[in-house]
Amino acid sequence: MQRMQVRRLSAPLGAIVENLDVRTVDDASWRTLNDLFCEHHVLIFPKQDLTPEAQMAFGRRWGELVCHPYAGLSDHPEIIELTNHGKRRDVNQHWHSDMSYNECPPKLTMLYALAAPEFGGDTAFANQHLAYEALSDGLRTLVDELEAIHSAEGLAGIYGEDPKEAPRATHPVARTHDENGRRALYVCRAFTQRFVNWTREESRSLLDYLYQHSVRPEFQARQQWRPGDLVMWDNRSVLHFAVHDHGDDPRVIHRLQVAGPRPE
Ligand SMILES: O=C(O)CCC(=O)C(=O)O
Ligand SMILES: [Fe+2]
Repeated sequence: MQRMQVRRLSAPLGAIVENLDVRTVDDASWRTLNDLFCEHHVLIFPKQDLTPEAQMAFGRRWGELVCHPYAGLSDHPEIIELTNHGKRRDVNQHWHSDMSYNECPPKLTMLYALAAPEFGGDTAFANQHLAYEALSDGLRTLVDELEAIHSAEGLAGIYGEDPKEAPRATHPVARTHDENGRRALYVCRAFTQRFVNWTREESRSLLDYLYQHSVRPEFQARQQWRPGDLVMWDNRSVLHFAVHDHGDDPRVIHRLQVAGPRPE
């Protein structure tokens, strides 16, 4: 019988779950993992050995898998292979919450590292519950009233799709997590365009302030990848940023996503 061991990644977020093979998680262990996920927002499972099927089976424990509009492995469309070959500065090089341009963005994203650089290529996270809770009463009251428009225009350009056809959605600027009940800021530089009923010009300075505030160092933590790491993050709770500082050192990651609720 395995006994999982849990330690914190850092003060603002993250838990490292050791001594657990995610291929053999029973229902009781899954409930423990879900509680940890709701509390720490990023779970890290080192030393896994996963085929795409095994990663998808663990992903399905959390809900329905979603396919990405522009990418996917030919034999497993639910999985995208992330590599750094010919990698350009792109939308992952901005803080974002995945697919916030959809009506119902994925609740979680799960990455499995097949190859990782010796150093560099970290993924950075920022806790948006803490960001929301750190706002003044005055700004929090304003933010609670606002909605924003999110769009995949920037991403469509990168994948050679027509930006005019790119998905867009309207979401509250602060959302309530459907499982842990906490409020979180929900805007990001990659996808948020403007506030509803505000022009882009009017929105810019407050959005810029919120972007800066949302990633203050005391809300952040970083994942340093080792091959075999499986990491899942909660798009309802954190922003993330893929730091491309490792040049051509191979970094190969299999990524999937699990469907989430409409942000409210
Ligand atoms: O490569 C990474 O570290 C994360 C990239 C990213 O933004 C994503 O997979 O959603
Ligand atoms: Fe992302």
